[in-house]
Amino acid sequence: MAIERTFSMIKPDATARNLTGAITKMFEDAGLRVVASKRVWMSRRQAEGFYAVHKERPFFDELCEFMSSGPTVVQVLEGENAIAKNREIMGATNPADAAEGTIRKLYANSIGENSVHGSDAPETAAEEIRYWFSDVELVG
Ligand code: RTP
Ligand code: MG
Repeated sequence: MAIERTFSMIKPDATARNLTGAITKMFEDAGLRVVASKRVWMSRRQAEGFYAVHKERPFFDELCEFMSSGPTVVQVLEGENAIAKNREIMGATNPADAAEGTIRKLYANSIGENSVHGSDAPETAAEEIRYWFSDVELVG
């Protein structure tokens, strides 16, 4: 299995509850390595750009409002099978459906305020990493 990189984000509901360390530790304990990390309070426009793929969805406004309501931590995680592994550790989008022991089961407030984001495929991972990080910020 090749070494992959994925984009991960700790959302405002989680930073507000001081969960940055606890969430990062769950990724590290699973063998993922943090190769870039910074705290960002995104603007409404940055949120709309990042989530442009969802712009026709009914939750788009609410999502962009929430994502720009407080600081997030944006990260690049590296490891074997990183994209699938990250999503497994996050759990299902809706915490009511998330498996025991996953981040969303443990910490998410709701389907919208669900504590973390993770890329869903190699192409989106590359795009999302490029959206938030320049090459010099990625330190293997
Ligand atoms: P993510 O992109 O954040 O990793 O989560 P995901 O793939 O599990 O979920 P996705 O369908 O891509 O939706 C992106 C984010 O939009 C919010 N959402 N709200 N109110 C709603 O029904 C609803 N549905 C989705 C969530 O914050 C979700 O993570
Ligand atoms: Mg998604």
